Amino acid sequence: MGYTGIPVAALFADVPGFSVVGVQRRSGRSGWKIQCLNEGKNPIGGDEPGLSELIARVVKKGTFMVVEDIAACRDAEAILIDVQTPIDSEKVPVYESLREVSEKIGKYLSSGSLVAIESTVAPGTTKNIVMPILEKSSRMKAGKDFFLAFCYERVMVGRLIKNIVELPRIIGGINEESTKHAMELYGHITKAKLVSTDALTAEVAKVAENTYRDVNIAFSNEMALICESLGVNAYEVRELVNTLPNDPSNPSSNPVRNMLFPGSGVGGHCLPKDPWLLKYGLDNYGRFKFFPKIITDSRAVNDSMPSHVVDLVEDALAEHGKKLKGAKVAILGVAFLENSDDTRNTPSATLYHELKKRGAKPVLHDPIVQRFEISFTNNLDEAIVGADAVVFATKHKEYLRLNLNMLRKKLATPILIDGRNIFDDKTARNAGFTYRGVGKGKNQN
Ligand code: SAJ
Repeated sequence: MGYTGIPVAALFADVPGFSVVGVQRRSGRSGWKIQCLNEGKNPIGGDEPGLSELIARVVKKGTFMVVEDIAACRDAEAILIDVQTPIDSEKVPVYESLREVSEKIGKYLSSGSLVAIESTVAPGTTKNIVMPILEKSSRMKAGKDFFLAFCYERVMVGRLIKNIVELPRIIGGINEESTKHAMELYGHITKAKLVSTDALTAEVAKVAENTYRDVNIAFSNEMALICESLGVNAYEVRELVNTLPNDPSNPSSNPVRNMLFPGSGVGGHCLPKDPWLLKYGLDNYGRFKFFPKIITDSRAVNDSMPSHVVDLVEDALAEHGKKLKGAKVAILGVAFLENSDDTRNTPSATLYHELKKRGAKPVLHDPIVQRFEISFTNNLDEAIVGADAVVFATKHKEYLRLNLNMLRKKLATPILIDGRNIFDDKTARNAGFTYRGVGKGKNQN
């Protein structure tokens, strides 16, 4: 029951004639969601249009409940796998949950049922890892006695329901029969088109669409460093580049451009991980070996942005004759994405550790996040009062409304580091700040 499982379960539970059981381990981190959901409450923080009402409605009408025991899979006609598929420090996928639930699902699998994998996996995983486990524990044949398909999610915090209902869904069965069953199922919740293919192609497509985004962000981040060096504004450059018509319906008539935004880092459960899942698939199931340079270098560029932000802090402090060592630095924003409570792989953690490593005293603040492995505060004054610099790491709407004069008065040293193009540099300077922004050249003409 996570950012993917909760909205998709609630949507199916709202389909007439459907009854849905969510399965959630009673783990320290997530066990509390079982009771929360069964009380008809939404455990996901931040703005999620329509989700709270939907959960309340389907729990009230008794078509959605959450249990701990996976035996609930017994007699299910369809089973969706939405467990976490992280990578370890060696960039290798950690399939502990995926293997465990596949093995247990197999035990309760009924003949004729469909198993749909929604979690992102390395290419080759559905047929080479999940299918054999299901066949062994169910003693049934995939594609014949039961059906198996990779039907990846395209959710994004802030628009979980919208993306499930309105974005095309790619359906990749291990055989045609499986694809047919999965197309029939998703037709009940997805209003956009369903596109059928095979499981391996769908697996590659999923990690490719996130890797494509990651590489584009890396290009923008590299452009940001170039612009800082040349003394121009990368966000203005982006707008100028994107004045080229961007009409996907007629790509031949115009060279489409859609430069993305530079910033203080790339977080989330998807972009920092999916390029490595793609590489893992290539390394383990590819017919010939080669090293995907662009993809891996892009990861390195995006992973380096938090450290670049620390360089900007150090540079600004030097302008006040101060050092990083012992400096109190307020980091505003723990969530990896604005207006959400999602902290997975947040660049703010890297920023915090880098500042600490270089002798500073970082203090994390977030207006929405309630739980995080590093101590942080929801109280803005605790972070900014007496600070020698304030770093904006997440573009939460609460920060857009901040009064710069009030902020400057509370700081010990008026230094503002803008990791998300939140402020106009001239306005910040006129308010008496020493301003540095990712992608913003210091001496812009
Ligand atoms: N970011 C930038 N510049 C940009 C866009 C994003 O620096 O121009 C940063 C964000 O600040 C954030 C990170 O990248 O730290 C990821 O942001 P995101 O907007 O990609 O959010 P995700 O990771 O939740 O969503 C992505 C989306 N993938 C694509 O658009 C291809 C979403 O559609 C996927 O469903 C999701 O991954 C997923 O679950 O795979």
